[in-house]
Amino acid sequence: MRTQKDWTHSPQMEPLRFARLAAGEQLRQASGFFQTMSTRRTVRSFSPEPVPFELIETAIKAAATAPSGANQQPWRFVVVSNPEVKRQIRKAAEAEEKEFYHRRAPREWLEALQPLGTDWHKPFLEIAPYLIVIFRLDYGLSRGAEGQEIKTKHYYVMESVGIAAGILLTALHMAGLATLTHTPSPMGFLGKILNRPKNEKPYLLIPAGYPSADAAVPRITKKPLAEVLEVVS
Ligand code: IYR
Repeated sequence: MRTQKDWTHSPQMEPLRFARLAAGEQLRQASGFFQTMSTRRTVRSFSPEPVPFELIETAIKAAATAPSGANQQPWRFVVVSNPEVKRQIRKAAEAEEKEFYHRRAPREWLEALQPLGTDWHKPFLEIAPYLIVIFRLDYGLSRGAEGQEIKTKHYYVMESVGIAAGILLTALHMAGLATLTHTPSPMGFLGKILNRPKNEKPYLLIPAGYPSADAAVPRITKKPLAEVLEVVS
């Protein structure tokens, strides 16, 4: 039987680097992080003010540290700042959204959206300085020695990309930027406009930038802790 000790000394392992915090510091950090995160809002009205690319790049570096199934990192982040490409994305998204709001969406769904005040107009897709499009890779695609296509199955893709997306939204918020988690549906046009390979499927479209000076957000609340936390002890 393989013991834990054997495994620890395997050449594929390395010692964990773990910075243990002092007990008082742990709660201070946790509370501070909660306070900061509770000020994050989904923003639909952006300023055209430019944002240093380095902020976006650094946030994506953080997102790409996410855990993933078998460490396959089944994601690709495409950052768009080109005005013509943003215009194409807006046009295609608005065409789908118009269908959604006027025909496809069931009444129940439209009622659920009513408090958010959304409609098919998506000017933020042209106004926000950056659109970050996250693609999920259900399988890896590479070329063999003879140029043949090699497909590698990926595992827990939705979970992995969801975690990376959460870290990205958090990192952008920590960098003082506003984001929108946007899911025009269907999103197939993003793969076409951005010329992505066939194994990349659009997962989320995240406009990022500064909010417009007159940005307003819906008055919403988060569920109380007792509704989201159940302790089994
Ligand atoms: N994709 C549409 C509709 C929409 C759906 C949900 I669920 C939202 O939380 C918000 C919007 C849109 O972006 O307008």
